[in-house]
Amino acid sequence: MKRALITGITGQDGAYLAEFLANKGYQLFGTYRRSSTPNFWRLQALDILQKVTLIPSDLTDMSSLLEAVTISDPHEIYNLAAQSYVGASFYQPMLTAEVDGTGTLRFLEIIRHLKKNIKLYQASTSELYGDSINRDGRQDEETKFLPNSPYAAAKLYGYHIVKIYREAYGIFASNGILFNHESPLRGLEFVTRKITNAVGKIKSGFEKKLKLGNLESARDWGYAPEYVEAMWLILQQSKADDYVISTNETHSVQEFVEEAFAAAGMDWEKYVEVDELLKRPKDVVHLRGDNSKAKEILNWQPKVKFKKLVRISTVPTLAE
Ligand code: NAP
Ligand code: G4F
Repeated sequence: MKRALITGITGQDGAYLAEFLANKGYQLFGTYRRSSTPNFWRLQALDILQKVTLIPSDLTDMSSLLEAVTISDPHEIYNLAAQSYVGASFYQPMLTAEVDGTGTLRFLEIIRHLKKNIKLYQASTSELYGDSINRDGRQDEETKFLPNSPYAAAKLYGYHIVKIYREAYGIFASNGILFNHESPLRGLEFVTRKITNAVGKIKSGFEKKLKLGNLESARDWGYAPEYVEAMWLILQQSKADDYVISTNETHSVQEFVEEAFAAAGMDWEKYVEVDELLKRPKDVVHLRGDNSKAKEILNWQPKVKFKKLVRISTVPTLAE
């Protein structure tokens, strides 16, 4: 039986990946951050909590990572844990660097010293591109990286250190350069769930307004359960490599707002206000991936596109 260790199992992707790997017959181990209030609601929502051995661990604490690897003795490690909120990285840049950058190095060092054939998946991101695009207005594996935030800079370190350890020590370590992916389990501070949650509350009379930052910013939004399958496929290849995972479409935050309010039969302009304070010191304004490599080598393609995604991300009653 294959064993997998998932860091960040309490997050959106961690929960969906745990569900996916459990269905593949894996023995599952997951790291979580001990806190005064348990945070297993996503694992409970997917009815997966009892199938996972949970190990308290923090990406800044090397000994706890070593403990997690020793207990789980994994064939595959999925390093999903991160300070994942770009906006917060401007307030906590050093923590973000420690967790998202050096945290990746800690796992690589453990694998290097243990000399075991452990495969590592690193949760890399389209944020690495910043304002960089190809001539066709898209981003692929060859597009240069121009990070725009402390989050992206930390993740860029993670990306490069994975490549360096792969090439220097022959470690099977791969970066999944994932574009934004959403779901009903997405954290409420991210813009898609912030919008869909507000739509539900406004529709039922609990709230009157929705304040947002940059409405012109555009993202390539996909559906999280499909993206965790890509993570797994990346580790099933005979050779470690880096892959863009995206839908190849781009839509603005305003389009998302229009679609979400329209799905609930409301006119967004009556409810949405722009709050300058919610705009970031530096934002990524245009993301649109090119997933040709993943399509060809992994045989992976997204099925859920924008309009369906908006409805899935909206309150469950609108998901049908
Ligand atoms: P998420 O929902 O925010 O989950 C992040 C996970 O990391 C949570 O389990 C969190 O634990 C854990 N974590 C945070 N700080 C930690 C630390 N110091 N030590 C150990 N665990 C820590 O993020 P997600 O959307 O699932 O994303 C998963 C990964 O993919 C992240 O690395 C993210 O940066 C990357 N990514 C995401 C997207 C996307 O669109 N979702 C796109 C590209 C890349 P708590 O539950 O205790 O907070
Ligand atoms: O939903 P967001 O916070 O996601 P962002 O910054 O794109 O980051 C997410 O995707 C990355 C992949 O590209 C991941 F690496 C990262 O971990 C995370 O999952 O913001 C999306 C856009 C931004 O341009 C932001 O400025 O929406 C804009 N926005 C406008 N108003 C807002 C708001 N974002 C948030 N969170 N809240 C607002 O009120």
